[in-house]
Amino acid sequence: EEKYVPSAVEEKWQGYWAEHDSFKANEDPSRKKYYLLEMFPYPSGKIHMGHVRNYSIGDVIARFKRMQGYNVLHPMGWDAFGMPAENAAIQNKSHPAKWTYENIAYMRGQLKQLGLSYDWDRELATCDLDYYKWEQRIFLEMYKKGLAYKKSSAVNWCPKCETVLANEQVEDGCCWRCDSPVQQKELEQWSFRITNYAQELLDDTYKLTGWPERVLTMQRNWIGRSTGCEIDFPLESGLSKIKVFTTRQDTLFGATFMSLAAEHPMALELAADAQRAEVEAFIDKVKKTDRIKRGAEDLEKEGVFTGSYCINPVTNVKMPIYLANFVLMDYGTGAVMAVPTHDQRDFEFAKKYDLPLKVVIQPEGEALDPATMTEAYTADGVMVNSGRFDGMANADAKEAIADFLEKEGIGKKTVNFRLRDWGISRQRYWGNPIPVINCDLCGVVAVPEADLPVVLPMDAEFTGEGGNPLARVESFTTCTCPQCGEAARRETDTMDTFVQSSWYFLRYCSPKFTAGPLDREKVEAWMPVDQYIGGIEHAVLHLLYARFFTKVLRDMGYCNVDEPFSNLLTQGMVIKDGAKMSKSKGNVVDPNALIERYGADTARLFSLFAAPPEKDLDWSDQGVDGSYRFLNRVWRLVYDVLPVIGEAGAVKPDSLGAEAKKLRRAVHKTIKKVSEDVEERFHFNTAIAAVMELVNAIQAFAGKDAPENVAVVREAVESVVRLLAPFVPHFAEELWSQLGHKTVLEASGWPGYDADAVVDEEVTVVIQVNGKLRSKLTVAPDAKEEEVRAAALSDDKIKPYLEGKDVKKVVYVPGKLVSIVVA
Ligand code: ANZ
Ligand code: ZN
Repeated sequence: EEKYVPSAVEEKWQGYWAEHDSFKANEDPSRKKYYLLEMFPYPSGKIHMGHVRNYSIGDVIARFKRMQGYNVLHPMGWDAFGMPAENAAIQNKSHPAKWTYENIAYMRGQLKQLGLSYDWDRELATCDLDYYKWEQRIFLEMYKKGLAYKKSSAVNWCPKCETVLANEQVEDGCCWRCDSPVQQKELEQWSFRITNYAQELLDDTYKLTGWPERVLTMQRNWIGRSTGCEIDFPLESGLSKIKVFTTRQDTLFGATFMSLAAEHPMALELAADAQRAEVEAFIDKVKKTDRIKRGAEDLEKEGVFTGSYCINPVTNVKMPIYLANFVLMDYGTGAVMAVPTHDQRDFEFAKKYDLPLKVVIQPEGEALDPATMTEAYTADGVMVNSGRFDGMANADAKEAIADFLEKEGIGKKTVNFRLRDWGISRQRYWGNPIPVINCDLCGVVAVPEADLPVVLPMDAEFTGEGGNPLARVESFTTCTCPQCGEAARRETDTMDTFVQSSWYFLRYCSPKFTAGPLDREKVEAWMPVDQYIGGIEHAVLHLLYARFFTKVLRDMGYCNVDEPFSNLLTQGMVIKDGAKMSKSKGNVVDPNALIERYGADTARLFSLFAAPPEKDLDWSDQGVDGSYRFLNRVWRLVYDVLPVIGEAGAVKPDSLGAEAKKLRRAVHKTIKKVSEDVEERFHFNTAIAAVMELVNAIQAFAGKDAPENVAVVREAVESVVRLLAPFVPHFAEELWSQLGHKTVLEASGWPGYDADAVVDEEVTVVIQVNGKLRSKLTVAPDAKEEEVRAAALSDDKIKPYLEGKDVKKVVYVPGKLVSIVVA
């Protein structure tokens, strides 16, 4: 008897697949396509259990679809630019490219060891010149269309690292890397005009029926569409006016003061002489606070009076103008009409600075008194103190006041988005150079197409000193202006790595195309991605940027899809001892060690069996062991029956005995269940559990050796192997070949079920109460005792006999009788 040796089996079949190009994406026009994609990894060094899980989930679906006969596209690549490579270079006195490509080589080997069914011919790394040069082309097209532009904006700046920090890189107001206090700094930054697509990005979330609702909600909130009004408040001086954005024009009569952002262009000119010093100090202070804090709800409200007033256009009341720390310049108009009675922030502010309160919405049947209010009243109610609008429901007054403002020329209805343009400039070396030249005479000049690509120079030095190493490479920065021919300086900002991950899934359709970024014909054939799989941490940014890019590329004529990902699966984390696996927690399980000890198939099986994909997976050593034992059990079963089932022909359903029929029913029911669990729900755990039950049933089948049953046994065992193939592919291939076949991946590899065979056989069970026949049930012959008893006791005809009585005894004679004794 052959022993199961995972390493031997896995090496053999990985070799076979490579030799036969088994996972090459077929483009057979007679078949349907299926594009399966997992979010590509950052080449950080080695894969972790989260990767194993993510890619195992994807691989099941890819292999399943392949066995069903689809043309499957299942590519893999590397999100290879980014900061860690640069940090590692500084630490190891090496080069980011060397570090990155070494990591890729190592991790590629690890993925191959897991037996993942990738079309490696399509592999790409975003730091390959062959990839990023096309991105430069796309950038310039966006620049020409006004979708890429340069603007001065406030950024988080670490003075020690001399670099811009993303919001996520600011921890408690300090740099995540060196812990220096972060400053706010005005910098010229390149941005993508994603706001042009805000409405479409929002509308299309309603078409994404294959996405988790939670992710869609996060995207909608991030886009943050608000409808309201812009309203003009004249200055008391009459010289100018302040425009506010409000979603609550129904509260206009209750606006008692004005709050401006510290950066508001009118802030300084409004400051009266007596207030100027205080105002300037306040502006300074606010500008140093980071944006996240300023937007936070629990921010301590602070402000300063400018000394100037404006006029409420409907009440003509004088409103003092303040600067307030919670008003942001980059939302709405940077000015807020403050209604302390109905907005909590304004309430806190008014209490602190002793500003007037006026109630304009009353809860039904109650009278709010400003003198005793302890918080703002933000719910709906009836309009009061609002002139002709008194007595209306405030929801109706919203409409009525908006119409009134438009008619009077005081304001107009507007829509506002929370979404900001996407700042893509990074002052870093290891990224895609933004292909422009800065000329003193001509300003920003695009690198001419003929001069593309702008190649990232390899001779940069990584000293760990602050600033962008790219800016210190003279041969790179020195250039002549393409427009005027004078000496100029090449742009040294590189693009955010989110840019590369915004279109890699499109490039996979034609990864070697040399005439442009995308081969439209191929893109049309493969896109959209039928199933995308990745972590919930990408719910907002990556997915939103990828959707934006797809629309931009569509509008440029590169592709014909509106949305890149038809279905999205966000897998849960891998946790151990109740916490996410991480170095700091010391609870990391190394996939290498696992594979060495048990083999890749066990690693895959465990990570698929222990939890449904969206749930967190709780690591358990016993669970791994159990998966390994199960594989050994199947192995032995197959080898046990091999000698007898060799010559078996087709099953003849009508000639089977009762027990054989029962086994066959179990086989076909399992095929049905596994197909549905995999296809519709990705409930791999219950699918595997069903196969385990089937294995038990086969083992328990007494007639294994009887000649009249060999066909049934063969069908049963072969079904087990085929159903397991997407999960434990090497293992299944080996057994499949032992069973005398070629490869289980073939188009016909996935078994269908016989509809006749899954129909339950039924038996009639009579129900007696105190010995008298009262009703009948039809149940499966192998129905569980508890179920039959419960069904009998809740039977409509039986219930009246039980009413008000004590059930003393219930006896079940399997397949025949339920006898109930009452008193
Ligand atoms: C008056 C008012 C009365 C408001 C009231 C709310 C409640 P959303 O829904 O998020 O769009 N606002 C406007 N611009 C702002 C800025 N730059 N910084 C901080 N806050 C700003 O929020 C819109 C509301 O946020 C606006 O409606 C405005 O306050 C405030 F009982 O106007 B409201
Ligand atoms: Zn010039």
